[in-house]
Amino acid sequence: MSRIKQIEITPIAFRDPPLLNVYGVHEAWALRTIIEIKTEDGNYGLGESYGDEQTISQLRQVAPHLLGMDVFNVNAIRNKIESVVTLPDPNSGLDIAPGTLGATTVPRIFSAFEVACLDLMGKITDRPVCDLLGGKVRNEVAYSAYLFYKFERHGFTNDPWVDTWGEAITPEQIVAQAKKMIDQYGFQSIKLKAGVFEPEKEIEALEALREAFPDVPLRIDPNGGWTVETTKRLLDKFGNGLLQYLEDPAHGQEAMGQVSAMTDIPLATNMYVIGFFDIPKAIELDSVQVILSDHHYWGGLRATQELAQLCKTWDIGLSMHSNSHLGISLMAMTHAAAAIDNLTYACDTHYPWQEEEVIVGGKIPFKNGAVVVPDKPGLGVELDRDALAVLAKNYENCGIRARDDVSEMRKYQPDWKGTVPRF
Ligand code: GKR
Ligand code: MG
Repeated sequence: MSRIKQIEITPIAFRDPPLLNVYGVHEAWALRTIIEIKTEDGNYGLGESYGDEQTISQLRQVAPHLLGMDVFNVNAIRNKIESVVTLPDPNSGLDIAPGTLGATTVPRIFSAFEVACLDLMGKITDRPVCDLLGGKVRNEVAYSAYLFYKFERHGFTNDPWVDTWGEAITPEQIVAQAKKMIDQYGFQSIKLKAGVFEPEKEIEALEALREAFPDVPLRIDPNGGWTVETTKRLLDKFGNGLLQYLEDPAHGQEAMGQVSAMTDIPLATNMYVIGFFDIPKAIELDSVQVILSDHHYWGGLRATQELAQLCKTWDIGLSMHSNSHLGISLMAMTHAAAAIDNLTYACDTHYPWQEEEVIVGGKIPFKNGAVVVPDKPGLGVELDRDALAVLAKNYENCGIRARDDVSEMRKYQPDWKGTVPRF
């Protein structure tokens, strides 16, 4: 038995570029939490999760109840979390942040600890996490170039930092962004975050990407920003195999089901199937052909494998969604994806948008757009405690306590609503 002796929950903040989406614009700092579990036998395991106040307080509420528990018995840890965690008040207004819905509370909080326990199990047994998930079926996990419309710099911050990506508003600038990202990381699929401008303008960008990268699969994701009518109008333009899949075009499972009935283009979602509880309706409505899983709110790496099995049963494709994150999350995603044979699309990652790191050695390298699955014990990463202290200080000083793209955009455009669907 390997008992939990201590748990450290450290909120952090790192710089984030002014990336645009249907809700608004990213603030100058992105928040995460680093979870460190220490055992009585002197080992430590790492997890990374959301950094909003709700998640931090739930992690902190649960942590003391896990002391003394065996890191190998994650079923008991999950039951304990389920019995002690306070579910959010549905009227609190806190449920709007991605991944913080009441129904995802237990999976979201459990996931943060499960990943740290798996890291520990790997270190104790001297095996990589993917071995604990049944063994790797691939040596490298492919990620996609995740393109964003963006401002050149944040307009409302005292921080002199400016990212190196420049403005991306026009199709030409989007193509330049893709070139830079592909040159740097070797990605072999492209995803364009949409819902920012008139859809026709965004499709011009897609067409420009198709011309610049004729063999690279393309995806577009307006985050539910288009009505069913708008999507219907656009479907013809997506003909000729322009898209590998169309991600969350319309808002809600019913709307997605209506779009799905009109097209053979596979629809993907990370917004409307966010837990096992959403799957029956998705199957009933045939609203989605690709589920974009996210271990941070689906309930961890083993739950991602369970989802993969369900997807196989129902002939649904599987890939991975991402939010702004650092290397512990990237490694957790990589080990899970390495152990799932039907995870056949390149996964999403925001990783190129972040310059800072919390792990020893800094940024994780990509080779031809993929992360090599490490053979080291556990997740294969170590905590850089000096970097953690710097990022924790950022959190203290940055003043942001929950992501709020809508309010940030109102600074630029006071009448901004951030409502979905927009077009
Ligand atoms: O970072 O702006 C963003 C994304 O829009 C993110 O919040 C989404 O959760 O990447 C995500 C997505 O695929 O919808
Ligand atoms: Mg999405």
